[in-house]
Amino acid sequence: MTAPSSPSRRSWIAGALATVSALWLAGCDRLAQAPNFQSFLQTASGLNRRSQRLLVGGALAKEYSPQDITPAFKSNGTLNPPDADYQALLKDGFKDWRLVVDGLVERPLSLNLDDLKARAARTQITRHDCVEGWSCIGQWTGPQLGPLLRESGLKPNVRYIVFHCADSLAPGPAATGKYYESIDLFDAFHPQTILAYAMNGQPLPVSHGAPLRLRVERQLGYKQAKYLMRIEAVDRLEHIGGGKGGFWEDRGYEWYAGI
Ligand SMILES: Nc1nc2c(c(=O)[nH]1)N[C@H]1C(S)=C(S)[C@@H](COP(=O)(O)O)O[C@H]1N2
Ligand SMILES: [Mo]
Repeated sequence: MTAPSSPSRRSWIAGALATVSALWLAGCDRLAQAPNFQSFLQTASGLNRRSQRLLVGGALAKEYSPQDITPAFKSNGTLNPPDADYQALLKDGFKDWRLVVDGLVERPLSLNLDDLKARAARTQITRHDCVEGWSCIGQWTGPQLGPLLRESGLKPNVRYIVFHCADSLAPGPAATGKYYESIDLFDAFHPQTILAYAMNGQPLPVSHGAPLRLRVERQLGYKQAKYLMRIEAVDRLEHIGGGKGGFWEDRGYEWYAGI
């Protein structure tokens, strides 16, 4: 049985909603950088689900229990990047792999796996929904994207975060066939947006994106970029790949793939 909302809670919700709406209208960048935004989302997780939907349209993706984990999580798209540079990194157990964070940032970062593992990690059990019609539940562990972006010092004109992957899916010049994805700052600073180096408590398997993949839990499977090499902060998407913000977006899929 759920206790009815007290008037003070209702007015808090109304106030928070008004703040979010105002910031939303002012632009997602302002929202993500607002000091209260993070704590607002954390607080929202403590409210019941109806309030969450009322507040921000389902702020947090549902999280599951260990017994819900799909025994054989399907792999899709690239299962092992054919690209020579990736194969060389894989052969050495990703010793020389680095995640570069650059673009419109004050302090570009270059991080190896140990650097990423030294940071605070979040573990979440979530459902992955592929646009092709299948779903699997898995557990993901890794640092939240938000603190890493703050560390790099996003410039005020940043609007999107682009994820450059190691794998070429399309034939032709490598620069046009590489997988890539992008999200806005609202999703980039969402608490469940993490860079996962572990799946179900094990190092991320190659078929699922080793050594590092994005989890952006309120969107469809194709946004969950595998084989991450570089994260780029940009003010627009037109000059990247085919200009639509992602490998599949360039081939007709929606850029915002909310579930
Ligand atoms: N780099 C890269 N990321 C990718 C893909 C891909 O082919 N290459 N496929 C996407 C699609 S369509 C889905 S459904 C998921 C599949 O993730 P999984 O192999 O871990 O199930 O990864 C997404 N991310
Ligand atoms: Mo997918």
